[in-house]
Amino acid sequence: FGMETGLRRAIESEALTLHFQPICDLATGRIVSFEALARWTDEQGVCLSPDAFIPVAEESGLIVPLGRWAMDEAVRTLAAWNDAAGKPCDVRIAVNLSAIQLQRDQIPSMVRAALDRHGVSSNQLTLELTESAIGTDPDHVARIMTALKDMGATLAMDDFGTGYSNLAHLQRLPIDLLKIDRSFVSGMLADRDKLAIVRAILSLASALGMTTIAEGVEALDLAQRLAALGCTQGQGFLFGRPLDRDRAYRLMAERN
Ligand code: G
Ligand code: G
Ligand code: MN
Ligand code: NA
Repeated sequence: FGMETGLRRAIESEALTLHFQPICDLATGRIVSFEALARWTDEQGVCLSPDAFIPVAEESGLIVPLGRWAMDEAVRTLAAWNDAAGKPCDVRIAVNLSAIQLQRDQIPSMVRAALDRHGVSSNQLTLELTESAIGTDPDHVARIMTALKDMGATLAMDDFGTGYSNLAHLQRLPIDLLKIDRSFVSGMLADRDKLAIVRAILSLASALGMTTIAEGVEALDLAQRLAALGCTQGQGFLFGRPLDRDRAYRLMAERN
């Protein structure tokens, strides 16, 4: 219960923040979006990873207020960037949605309210879902995704290849972006099996008309190889670590 109480307080205070990791076009290096990643600095000043607290948030139901906070904070950030630029920035922010959140919250109306509150267009927003989030109740998730898509948001399948990889879901759901999991990407230059899996995912995405994002791109030779294989975008330490709102804005201003 210790962590749950701490997390409840963190959602209501400044202890929870969003960091923003750039996602770049592999051909041009241009930043096309940022993934919003939650960070929690606890009472001892220790920065906790979402891998540690998202499961606690899911088990306790706190994922609903946490998810609402993350959506509001991401859209608020877009509004601040648009304000600073004097026009809508040509980047999106990608927000993660968890499986439990999809079951427990009214996602489309929650997203709509955040966009309206801050005067931001849905075309600046991407929602990331994992395969496991779909697996729990595919029909329910399909309705949510269709509503978000109709609203004008972009939809991404996160960590692709690590879940059940139900290809029927991929075909049936209005998914725009496929994120290739870091576990396949990072070792692919040294491991023929990983390379084969990455090629297969790229081929599948291309056949289904989806854009691809390789996760865990840490080196230039890897980025070049991915581009040559037809991968569209990359995310990883080569392009940038997750940054706070102001640093992310400055990176975008100097790079784009
Ligand atoms: O930043 P880091 O690699 O530690 O993030 C680990 C994972 O935690 C990410 O892959 C992401 O899916 C998840 N995560 C980060 N922020 C959020 C959030 O705001 N909501 C949800 N549901 N998951 C998040
Ligand atoms: O949504 P997801 O769980 O994929 O979030 C991405 C996570 O992976 C973030 O927590 C981020 O800190 C981490 N990450 C992002 N880029 C890299 C990278 O290039 N290498 C490694 N090792 N981790 C990364
Ligand atoms: Mn993600
Ligand atoms: Na991911």
